[in-house]
Amino acid sequence: MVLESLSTSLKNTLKKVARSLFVDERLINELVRDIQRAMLQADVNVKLIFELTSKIKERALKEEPPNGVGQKEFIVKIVYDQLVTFLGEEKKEISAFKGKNTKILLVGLFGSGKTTSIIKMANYYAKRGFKVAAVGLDVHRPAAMDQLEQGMNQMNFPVFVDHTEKDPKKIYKKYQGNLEKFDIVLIDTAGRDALSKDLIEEIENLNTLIRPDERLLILSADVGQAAQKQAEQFNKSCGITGVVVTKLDGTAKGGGALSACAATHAPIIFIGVGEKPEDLEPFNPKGFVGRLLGMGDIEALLEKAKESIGEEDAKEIGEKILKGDFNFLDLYQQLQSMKKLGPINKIMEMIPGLGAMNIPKEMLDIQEEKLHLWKHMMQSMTKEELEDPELLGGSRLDRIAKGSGTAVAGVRELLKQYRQSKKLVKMVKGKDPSKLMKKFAGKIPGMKW
Ligand SMILES: Nc1nc2c(ncn2[C@@H]2O[C@H](COP(=O)(O)OP(=O)(O)OP(=O)(O)O)[C@@H](O)[C@H]2O)c(=O)[nH]1
Ligand SMILES: [Mg+2]
Repeated sequence: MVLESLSTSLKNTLKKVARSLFVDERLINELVRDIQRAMLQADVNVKLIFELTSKIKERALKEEPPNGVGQKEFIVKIVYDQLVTFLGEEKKEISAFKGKNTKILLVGLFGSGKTTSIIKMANYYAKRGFKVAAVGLDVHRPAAMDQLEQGMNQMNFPVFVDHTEKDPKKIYKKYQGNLEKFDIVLIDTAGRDALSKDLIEEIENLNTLIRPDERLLILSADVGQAAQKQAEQFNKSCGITGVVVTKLDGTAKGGGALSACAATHAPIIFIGVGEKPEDLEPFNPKGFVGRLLGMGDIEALLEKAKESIGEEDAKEIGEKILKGDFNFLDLYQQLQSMKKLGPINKIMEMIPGLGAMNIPKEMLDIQEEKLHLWKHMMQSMTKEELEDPELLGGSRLDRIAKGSGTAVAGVRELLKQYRQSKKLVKMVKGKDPSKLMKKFAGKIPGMKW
């Protein structure tokens, strides 16, 4: 997952709290030290770390848990709360609606991910029914126009580029009329090695001409806490309305970049978590921290589901997963629908409780071909076998393997998958290790589960 090592350290820290016999100052000091160590490794600024942990310590020592909430549960809640505050509390979205011609200017240094983010954002908004288009104003890098054009063409989205014109203002003016009929216009600009006078001037000129609704700074997460300086400089020179933090998938320093943005009060709107068009997520501090701590992020899961399988189906899957009484057919349906949402391990971390568990890797790594085989096996089963997979043994296994042209070992594997899934769902329903969080989350208003 994104920020894997930070997440693992924080989850282990919270498990320590859960396992401790009682809460005392020693435990709180240890918790604080663990969090500090984890944050330092994620390249978070030392001053920010101290502010965060002294707040956690102060609250943990002074505040009393509300009625019905245990000490340990309360500590977890404090860590969650403070991390959310640390990352900027509110979720900011771009104000866009159909019929409004929202113009979004993307700015940033070389290679920060501007062009890639345009393709991702085009995909994001198109999937939500917006009419999107992009216009290329990067006249500096020779291949820039081709990159934008190819990326947009691959997705069948309209794109306006000019391969010969050297003045970005002229390119914009040429297409201005065409761009008016789109709900969202994404504007690609040129980067530089640093925020030079030349770049500031170029952005100012485009700003005056285009009057964009949003000026987004694209920041690569691998700059770590140096993101603060970049955000401050860009904001001072050209005024930014939001940030997209890219490449969070490929760096351990992401915590530094995210907290640095929060410290400058630059709202993070999206995060980039891969190179593909779908690797973009709206940034929601609550959900993000939930996932980081292994508590899940149902909102993100439903967002994803809406995108790929429609709202109704998404709701149904959610209900089935949480209900937990399923047979082979349900398992198959679930796996298939979940496949559509994306890699299963990415989905798992959004489901409350699952993120905190050590799920066997082979279980998450279900290949499309395997799903096909399983379908054949299920077609060779009787209705009662489908409804009660535990009936499967000896001769039934042989018969199913023969009937589906597969091997007995394969049918056993399906059975194993079924049992594991069932066990997993049982755990989510209230046993180990999510028990603690689940129990207390229900009691605290605003806590998402
Ligand atoms: N892993 C990963 N790679 C990314 C992400 N976003 C962008 N990249 C990669 O980073 C590289 C640079 O991305 P671009 O979109 O070309 O960056 P740019 O800001 O347009 O760069 P210039 O046009 O040169 O200023 C490309 O190889 C992208 O595939 C991300 O979220 N994750
Ligand atoms: Mg570019």
